[in-house]
Amino acid sequence: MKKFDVQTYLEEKGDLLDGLILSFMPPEHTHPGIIHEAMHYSLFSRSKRIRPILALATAEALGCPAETVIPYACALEMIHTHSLIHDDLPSMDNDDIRRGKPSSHKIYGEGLAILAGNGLLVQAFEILSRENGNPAKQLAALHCLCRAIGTEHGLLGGQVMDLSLQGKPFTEDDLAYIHSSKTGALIEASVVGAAILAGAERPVLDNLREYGRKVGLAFQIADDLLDVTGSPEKMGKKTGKDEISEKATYPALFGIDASREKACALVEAAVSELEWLKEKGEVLTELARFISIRKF
Ligand code: GRG
Repeated sequence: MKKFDVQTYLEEKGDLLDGLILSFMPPEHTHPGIIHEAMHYSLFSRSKRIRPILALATAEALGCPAETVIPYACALEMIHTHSLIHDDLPSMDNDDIRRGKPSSHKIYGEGLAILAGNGLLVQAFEILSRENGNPAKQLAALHCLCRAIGTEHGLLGGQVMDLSLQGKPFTEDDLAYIHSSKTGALIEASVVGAAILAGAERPVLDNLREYGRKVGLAFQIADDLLDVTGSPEKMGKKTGKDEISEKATYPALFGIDASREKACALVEAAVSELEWLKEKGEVLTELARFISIRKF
């Protein structure tokens, strides 16, 4: 049997997703052209597409046709891109480079960058509200996604704490909240939402939720580490910013080696949640391992 190569898998699924995401977008020159151009600019810049790839891989592991989760997967990428555009704004992280290119507000100005981000968020929910023939599962996946981006334990809550604790003392609990909410929650929802659409029920859903939760936290620890040790060219953004902005990060609290160990331990714990899937869990296993050793 051919050995699974995660890099090739990421490239192939990334190319496939580019075309699918495009098919769910208003064309770039739709009136008013400037907003659609700005939405396309950020959405089709170089990205790993890890969230939709996790959704596709979850469906695959559960033996569900990709078509069932494709709209959800594409919506995930739009919401993620929305969060990146807003995160880069001068009023938030003030980043000039994203996905290897000038950030949205550097090209279009702040007003349009805010609107382009909002445009992607609304487009995601427009896709998610399209009839799919199974309203109960659709609603359950939608609910999972809304929780993941909300203010309690989702992207919004995590971002609020990330901004609030900048330059201030923070605890391990603060850090776990920020990372699991700001980044982990959407990664967890990539897996859990896809599993819901694929018809998974307890205890399968619980196992996959734990996998997603651990992978999500490991993903942000790896991101913290790459800010210290990574290459700006490979990352497509400036590095070394967390220390300057006095951000709450794992390396700041535990140092590089201990943070690396934490990320690896989380990934292996995530992988152990997949044992029952046997060989069907191979792709999700390799994606989790890629997350802790990634260089971009
Ligand atoms: C979604 C309603 C709503 C609000 C968003 C601005 C904001 C609130 C949150 C910011 C969250 C954020 C930017 C977290 C960082 C997550 C992270 C590690 C991003 C990098 O993800 P990658 O490496 O990037 O997957 P690519 O470019 O490969 O997609």
